[in-house]
Amino acid sequence: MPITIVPTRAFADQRPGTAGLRKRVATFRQPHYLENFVQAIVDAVPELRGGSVVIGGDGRFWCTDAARIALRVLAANGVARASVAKDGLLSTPAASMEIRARGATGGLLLTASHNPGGPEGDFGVKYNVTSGGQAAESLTERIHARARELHRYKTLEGEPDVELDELGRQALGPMEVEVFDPVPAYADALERLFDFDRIRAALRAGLRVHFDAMSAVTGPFAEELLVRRLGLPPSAITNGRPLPDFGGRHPDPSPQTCPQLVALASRNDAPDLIAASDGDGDRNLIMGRGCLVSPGDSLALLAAHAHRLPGYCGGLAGVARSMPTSRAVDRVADRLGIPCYETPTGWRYFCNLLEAGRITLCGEESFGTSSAHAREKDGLWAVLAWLDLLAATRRSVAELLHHHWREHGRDYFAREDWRLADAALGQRVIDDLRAAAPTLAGRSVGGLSVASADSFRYLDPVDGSTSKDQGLRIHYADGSRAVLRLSGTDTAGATLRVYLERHAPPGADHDRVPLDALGEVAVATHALAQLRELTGLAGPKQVV
Ligand code: G16
Repeated sequence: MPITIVPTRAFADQRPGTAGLRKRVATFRQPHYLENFVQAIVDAVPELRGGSVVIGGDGRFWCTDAARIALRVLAANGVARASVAKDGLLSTPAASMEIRARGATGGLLLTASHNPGGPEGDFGVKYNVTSGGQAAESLTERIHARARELHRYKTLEGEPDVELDELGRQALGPMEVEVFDPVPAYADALERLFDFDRIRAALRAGLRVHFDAMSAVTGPFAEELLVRRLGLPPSAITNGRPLPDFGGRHPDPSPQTCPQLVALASRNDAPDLIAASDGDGDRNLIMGRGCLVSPGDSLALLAAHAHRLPGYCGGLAGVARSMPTSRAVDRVADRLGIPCYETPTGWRYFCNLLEAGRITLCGEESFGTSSAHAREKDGLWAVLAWLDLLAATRRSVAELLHHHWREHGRDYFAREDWRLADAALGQRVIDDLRAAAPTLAGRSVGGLSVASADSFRYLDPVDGSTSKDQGLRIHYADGSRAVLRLSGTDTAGATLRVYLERHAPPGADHDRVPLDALGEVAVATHALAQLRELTGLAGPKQVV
């Protein structure tokens, strides 16, 4: 058998971040770089030998090349079976569901998510475990440790490449490869969660939808669900064809990167629901006529109305949000009498809770929302959940938001991104802030005084593992809050994220511009954390 053992050098930079290993395409294309990382995964997960994997990605530049390279390393290492998505196109939530449904040992997701694509852009590899969920911190540490010490990897040479555009079974040396179409199974699973008859009736009655697939992976999935199964006109989807460079756009569904959607939402004749998802289909942007639904509000509203959605009418076991995410869902959980968990940033921290049946819905401020149907966040799931909610209540997005705020109050929320060119400076800034945190309690700036400040430490209630230093929290005496942490998805420099939050109780003014409502919290936080002094910057690069 043409298995070759290739000498490599250890790559010390192969440390997975918040969601897998993300680097510039040029870094990944260095000789042996991807092979080294895949070998490290196989060595860290010995069950892969003789086991099976699901492979696919977001269709970005170099995705199919990477799939072929990875397949050769897996085949040479004795992986028995690989299920590869046709043309390598597999959204992250669909990958999670396929891994679970097939009982695969794990999955390789070739994606840098919402990061830019193309030859000058980013690439990424994520390993998901047999539950479909993201690798836990302990496993990513093992993979990193192995990647740093490898001196050789195995690959298969002299065999023709797998034909990724041919559905059906093929062989790659000793490994059986199945090229499959992931769209029908994903669409079937989502159809079981929502009332498609009710949505179709609402669409016939005039409900209008606009979905931007951002030239990324969700195009074919959205076409099946929204056009073929729900009957929307094809024109309801824009940028539905996946492109390797995402059409030159940044495939990040946020108001900053989607100004054309914000402009559409502000028109008097705007569709009732305007939505988008990101490069790999796990993030979502939800807007209504004249309004944007902040991710924290989206999670809270979906939890409050879950009983109206067929997949969730039996009630929610619990909910979870990442620590920096607004506490809007906490208020709903309190009202429903269900547990609400606060986890570190990163979907992987929800996975144990989902697996243990402790939560049904979860979400993050970074435009991610999902449920126990998958072990990843799911952009199209969020779009369908909102669509079904509009159909069930016959209310507009704005009416639903205002009704919610009247009941629970409004959690004004914003995230500032302070861009630092030097990654080491980013770490120094966060270390200085951590050291200063204990001295902040009792200090006042403007109208706000600090009740407490600490570094968030998470104790996983399922497996008892702990994760420390997951973000600095400043709690103000009036209940407002600021959180500071370094982004884990940068591929160059560092981004200091500053999250600001303030609750306006029922009866208060809920129609303020969020940045105005948060003005005092921003001023106090900048001063207390000495952000301008420590970063040398005049202010954040962008506010989300
Ligand atoms: C990834 C993770 C998310 C996390 C986000 C945070 O998102 O999957 O769970 O919330 O990163 O990003 P940062 O560390 O930059 O604040 P994605 O969509 O890029 O995979």
